[in-house]
Amino acid sequence: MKSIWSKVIIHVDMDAFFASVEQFHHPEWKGKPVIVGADPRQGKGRGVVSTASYEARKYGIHSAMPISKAYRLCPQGIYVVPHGNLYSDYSKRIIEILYHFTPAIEVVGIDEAFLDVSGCVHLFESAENLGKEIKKQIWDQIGLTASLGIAPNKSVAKIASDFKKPDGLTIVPTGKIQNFLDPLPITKLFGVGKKTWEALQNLGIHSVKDLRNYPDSYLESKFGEAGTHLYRMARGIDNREVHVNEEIKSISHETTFETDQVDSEVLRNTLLHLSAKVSQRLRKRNLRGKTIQFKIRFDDFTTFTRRKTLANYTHLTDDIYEIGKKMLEEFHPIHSDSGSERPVRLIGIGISHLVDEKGTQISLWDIQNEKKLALAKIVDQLQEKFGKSAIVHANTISLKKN
Ligand code: TTP
Ligand code: MG
Repeated sequence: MKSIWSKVIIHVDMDAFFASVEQFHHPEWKGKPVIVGADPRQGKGRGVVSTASYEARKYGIHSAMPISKAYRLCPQGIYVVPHGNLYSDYSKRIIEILYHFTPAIEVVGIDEAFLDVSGCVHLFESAENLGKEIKKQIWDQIGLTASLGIAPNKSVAKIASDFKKPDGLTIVPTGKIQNFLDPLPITKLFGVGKKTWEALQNLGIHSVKDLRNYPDSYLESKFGEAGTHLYRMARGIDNREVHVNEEIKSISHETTFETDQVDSEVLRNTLLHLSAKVSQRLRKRNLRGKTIQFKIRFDDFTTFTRRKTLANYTHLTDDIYEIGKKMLEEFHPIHSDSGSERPVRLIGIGISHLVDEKGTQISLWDIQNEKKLALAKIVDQLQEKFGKSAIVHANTISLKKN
């Protein structure tokens, strides 16, 4: 496999993700048009469609369409407002499954990820077997279908996962890239938005094959750097790596006060609360840490940090707090009676130099941590989509295995 393919990249994308989760929770909705998005209010609602089940797509309904229009197209549809926490749970569980196959995962959205399986594909004999196994595990353990694209690079893998949705598995080996891309409309290429599409249409370029008739220099003169990008995309050239989500090296919490604080007791109580949150997260993940870091920012935004390494690893609130308190005192003496302490804008406490329960150093490839970061990313995306209140903060989410 590796001798023919420079790399083996898989792009996984769940089918009609939010709508499929809703259908899974309401089996009576299976096979029916389900539209997740704003409340249509009998066609008078504002807002847009988040996604629609494949049954609803037959009516022409798609993501980002005004919900009022969707309602006109399919008044008998089942309309559901999004349940962000639920989708984030599913997302987390799906990513956990992917980590059974490789730690080289780049989570790029709530329902999609790239996997670099160059190093493990041989264990499954073929890319096809590996793809089938991933789909099977997602189906067996989650009850949802995913579409997969497998190719020597990210851009072709992504186009491939979209090729036979839903429940697709499309494999494009190196030698077949051009045949695969040529008949596709140029809109399938990464980076071809509405403007580029219009400009290309005006030049009579509709398919990838049409685009390939134009030399790099011509495309560059027309579109600048984007032209070179188009030239490469049309040929399936893409050297981008799968960017593995970075490890978590430390756990920390900080608070910015609503009004700047001079009261030592408030500062100490806040520090205690933050220390408790840090130690809680350590315990939840079965981790201990050795280096405590403290941060303080004053009203004029000058910021100081201090760190101290303990003799032993800890996950206890008291250990963290005691060190933090001493550091706080350095900047904000508790027994000062001068009354002239500088108002504090922010304090924070954290711990690094982490080991797991067996005392093993947390390494770059530590799968648990990879998962957690991936999850945090998803939570951030959900918050962007649904607002902060829709979901508990990443810091407070349980990261234990389900
Ligand atoms: P997508 O993967 O783009 O869409 P999808 O999974 O619903 O359907 P497909 O089978 O074509 O992959 O997006 C994933 C989820 O993100 C989707 O279920 C809902 C959400 N989303 C929005 O809320 N708004 C949007 O405009 C888009 C595109 C997605
Ligand atoms: Mg999807």
